[in-house]
Amino acid sequence: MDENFTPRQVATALQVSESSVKRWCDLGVIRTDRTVGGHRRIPLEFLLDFLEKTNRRVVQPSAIGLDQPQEIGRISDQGALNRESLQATFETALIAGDESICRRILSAWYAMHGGIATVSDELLGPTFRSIGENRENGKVEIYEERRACDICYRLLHELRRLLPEPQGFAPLAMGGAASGDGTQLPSQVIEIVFREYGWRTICLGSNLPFRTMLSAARKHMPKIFWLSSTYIENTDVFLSEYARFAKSLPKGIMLLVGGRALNDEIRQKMVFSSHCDTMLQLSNLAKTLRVGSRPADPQI
Ligand code: B12
Repeated sequence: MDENFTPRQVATALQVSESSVKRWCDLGVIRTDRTVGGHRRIPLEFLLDFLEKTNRRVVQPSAIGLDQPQEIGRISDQGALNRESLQATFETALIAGDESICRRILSAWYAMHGGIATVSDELLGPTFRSIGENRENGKVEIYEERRACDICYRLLHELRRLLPEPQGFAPLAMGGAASGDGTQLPSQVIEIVFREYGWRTICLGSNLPFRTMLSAARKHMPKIFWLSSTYIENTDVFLSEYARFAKSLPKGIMLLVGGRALNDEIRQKMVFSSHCDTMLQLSNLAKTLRVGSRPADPQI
């Protein structure tokens, strides 16, 4: 994906006239670069700023290369790449802090496999498992791991901003991670999974006491509350606080749990409505339940 767009590409992506885009460029509403020959070029970053400022969304992502499967082959000079080498390139770029390469691979993977679930299950999950191992054995520095997380937050945020705004009547999914668990990536992915199927979402973040998650659930009454658990500090404390939370959750809210910390032994001691191991499973659930909610989304 070229990250500098012409006014025509942006106009097609937004489904507005090219002259409007040029006018916005000249008025400074869209920050714009110029080529040596004086032509307007709009970097992705500036386009995203504009979308945020004006609360607009991309209507036709293909115009800016967001659904071009052939991109995947263009990412490397080596030509056609398989998943393993693409994942390895992503990991190397992530550790090196090369955000631009990471953006290209993530966008291409997204386009190629049609959604964030596969990006997470097949690209982010394995990459971070490997980064985690390499940090433990000293091959990756702590700062490199943290920077890798930061890059992924930004890329996921960009992706999220490109999705259409959910409609007001859409069902709500809300969730986060409990106290002691500072992991943010899974919940950010979950938010996008739901958004892809038109859900409204509220991501509460990480490191949250169960009592505050309960307040949020009572206030907003989501259809689904997700709990993402990557790390559990003290299993007994977690299980007793979780049990109180699950029991106090208002009726009608589905409690969905997932994450690498919830092994069979822990899960057997928990009460929940649904458990998923992967984002693809979650994606199927989000799709099925969305179809069941009314009014039906015509895109599904
Ligand atoms: C990044 C990271 C951190 C970062 C998190 C940054 C952030 N703000 O997000 C920071 C630096 C905070 C961190 C801290 C710690 N970490 Co850490 N961390 C990781 C790492 C490298 C990646 C986790 C991640 O984000 N993965 C990306 C996600 C997308 O992939 P995933 O977790 O595999 O999830 C997949 C599935 O499980 C599923 N899924 C996940 N959640 C959910 C939820 C739902 C609802 C569903 C449906 C699916 C689902 O989908 C994903 C794939 O699509 C892992 C390594 C690893 N092997 O996972 C260690 C790891 C999780 N950390 C670990 C540890 C020990 C710690 C610390 C205790 C270290 C310390 N001594 O201080 C602290 C404290 C934990 C805390 N306070 O959170 C251990 C946990 C081991 C254990 N016993 O549970 C791991 C496994 C590393 C290891 N091998 O030892 N960590």
